[in-house]
Amino acid sequence: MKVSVCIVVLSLLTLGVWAEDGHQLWLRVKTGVPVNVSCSKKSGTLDIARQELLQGWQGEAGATVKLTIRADKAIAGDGFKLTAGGVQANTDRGILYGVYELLRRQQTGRKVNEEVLNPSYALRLLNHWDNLNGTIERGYAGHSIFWRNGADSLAVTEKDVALWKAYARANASIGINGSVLNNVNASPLILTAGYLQRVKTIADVLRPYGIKTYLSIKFSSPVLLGGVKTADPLDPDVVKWWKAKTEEIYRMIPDFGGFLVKANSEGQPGPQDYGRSHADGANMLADALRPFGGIVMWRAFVYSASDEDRAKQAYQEFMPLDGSFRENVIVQVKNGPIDFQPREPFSPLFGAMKKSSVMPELQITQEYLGQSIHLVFLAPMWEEFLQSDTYQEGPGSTVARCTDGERIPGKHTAIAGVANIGLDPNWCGHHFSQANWYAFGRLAWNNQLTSAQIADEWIQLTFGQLPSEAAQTGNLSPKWTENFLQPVKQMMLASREAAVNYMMPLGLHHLFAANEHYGPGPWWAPQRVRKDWTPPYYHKADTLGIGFDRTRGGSDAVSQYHEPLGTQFNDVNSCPEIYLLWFHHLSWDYRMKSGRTLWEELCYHYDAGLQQVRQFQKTWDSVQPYVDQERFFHVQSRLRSQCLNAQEWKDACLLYFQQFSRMPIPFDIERPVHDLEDLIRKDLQRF
Ligand code: BDP
Repeated sequence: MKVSVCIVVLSLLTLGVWAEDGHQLWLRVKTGVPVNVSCSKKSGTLDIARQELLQGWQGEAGATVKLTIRADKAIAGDGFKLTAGGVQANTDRGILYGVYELLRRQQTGRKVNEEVLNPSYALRLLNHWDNLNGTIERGYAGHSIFWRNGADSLAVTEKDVALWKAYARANASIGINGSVLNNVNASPLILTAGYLQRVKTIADVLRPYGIKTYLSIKFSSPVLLGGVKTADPLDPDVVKWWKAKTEEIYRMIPDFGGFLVKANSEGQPGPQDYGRSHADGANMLADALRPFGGIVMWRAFVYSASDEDRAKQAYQEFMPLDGSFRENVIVQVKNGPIDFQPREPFSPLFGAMKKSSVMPELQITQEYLGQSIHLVFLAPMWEEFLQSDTYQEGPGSTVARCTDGERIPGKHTAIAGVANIGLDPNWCGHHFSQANWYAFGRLAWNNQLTSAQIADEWIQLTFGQLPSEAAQTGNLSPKWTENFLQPVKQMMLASREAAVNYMMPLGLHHLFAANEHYGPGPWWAPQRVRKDWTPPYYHKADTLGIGFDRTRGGSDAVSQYHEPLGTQFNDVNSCPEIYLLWFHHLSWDYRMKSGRTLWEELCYHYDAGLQQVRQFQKTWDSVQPYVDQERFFHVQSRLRSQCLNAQEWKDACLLYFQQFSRMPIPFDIERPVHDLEDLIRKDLQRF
């Protein structure tokens, strides 16, 4: 009997019956148990909520679920209350989120108690860096789901609409309520009639799922599109042009969210081109949007080619403007002071700007974390960031508390994540990169969730429905938990630290080759390239030592942090070792807390990172019986590439830095297997 069952299972697998391309994400269709849904109101959003319940209900058969829209003081914004009989909320959107939470709890075997759940941030947005020709800046999962090149670029097909719906549903299921549809390096064409028509169509598809549409704009659009002589934000013709353009957008999309702006940053035009400030630029757009309830998200990602430490520049430019932004402007700040590195301390702008709304920008797409080749779960990085203490009002003023309205009651609370979504069947390139999309949404909803909780949920929802086991044992059988859930969770939770170890441990940063931002290139410094785009600017290795001196005796970036943090970072003895070379330039024989020299410690970190990836390979192979073969082999092959790349990182960095340290690689770790010259030669042809 057992043998024949096995044969059937095997032949079904070979036939691809259970082939899994990952397109369903964490929303696997369950055969729902019969349920009745009662709701006194009708709307597109409520229809979706009802449909989800009918399709996915895992509770008592024949139960009646009541969806109640009734104001309750405990429920805020998009929040909801789970009750014994169903879901209560102030809005249709709240009901939808409540239904997804209810189903998630059922599917992961968690209790449904009477409980109010309110979101940490009112605005929870994805930023798509999608270009209008269909390519995606820093996208590693195929072309854009919104834009494409060619003669039919503006035609809307049924396939487009189906994909946008699936996208909207996935976002709604994790509470995301806004999408910026185009790259921050924006083409002015997005504001022309044809593109706006397509934006309207997309907005119509996303709306019932509670998602508002936003656009990135190019600051010089009035000149490039409108024939206006200038883009000076104080010029009356410019003000008029933006007002008219905004009105045109709202005639088409009455609930349009607003604009995201990258100005005077990396060559983009902005108000400073006309001697005006960031506030002048942001306020002009904010005034155009205000009558319609729209907002401006103005990015603080700015740095000029000056001699000033790049890590200090955003703070220097924006702090003096605190208090001069309109109430519908939010300053959007990347989590770290440089640029989405594997590890950075938090940007000192968090907890500093007290009279302006400030929102974090995280990067879901793994530009600097192995792209869609490396398995790196980003929740631990975001948790570390959100729980960092800014000391804005003494201890406990975490970044989370300083941005979610609890410590600094700004007018708006918001958070954005740069999306990792493309046309690949599995949306994100790597099956495990889906977990980062999921984690972003969950943390945007609740910034106190732990990475372990999120990983647990995601694994259960994404891999829990096993053809061979689910019918008899369910997701949470002890065997499945012990042999699949636990090891995979451990792997995910360790993966970010592993990447830090094999790429840039102990506070090193920006050691990437060229501007692909994938492989190692600590040597990379062509004459023609700006210094602050090259690794030697950041590691400053020489025969005396390594690291960027940002202490009071150096660039003094430490003084941008509140006390006692500034002093803690400044003092080499109290600076956390994870940030050591971010803040200090130290000799190769500096004694670490472990008793080893700095050089030895670096060697051990690089080696540990590589060994961790080897362990991930073993872990993944051990769970093969619990995964469909398509996803199994896909992830297995990516882990092989990750391992090869981790080896390159280790060898490249150690062999390169060894030229300066002139010390041996400790004899108890694995020897390098590459030659430095080969790696340097290869770096330009890496992709
Ligand atoms: C950097 C990316 C670049 C983006 C820029 C930004 O390399 O492609 O345009 O950030 O955030 O990380 O504007």
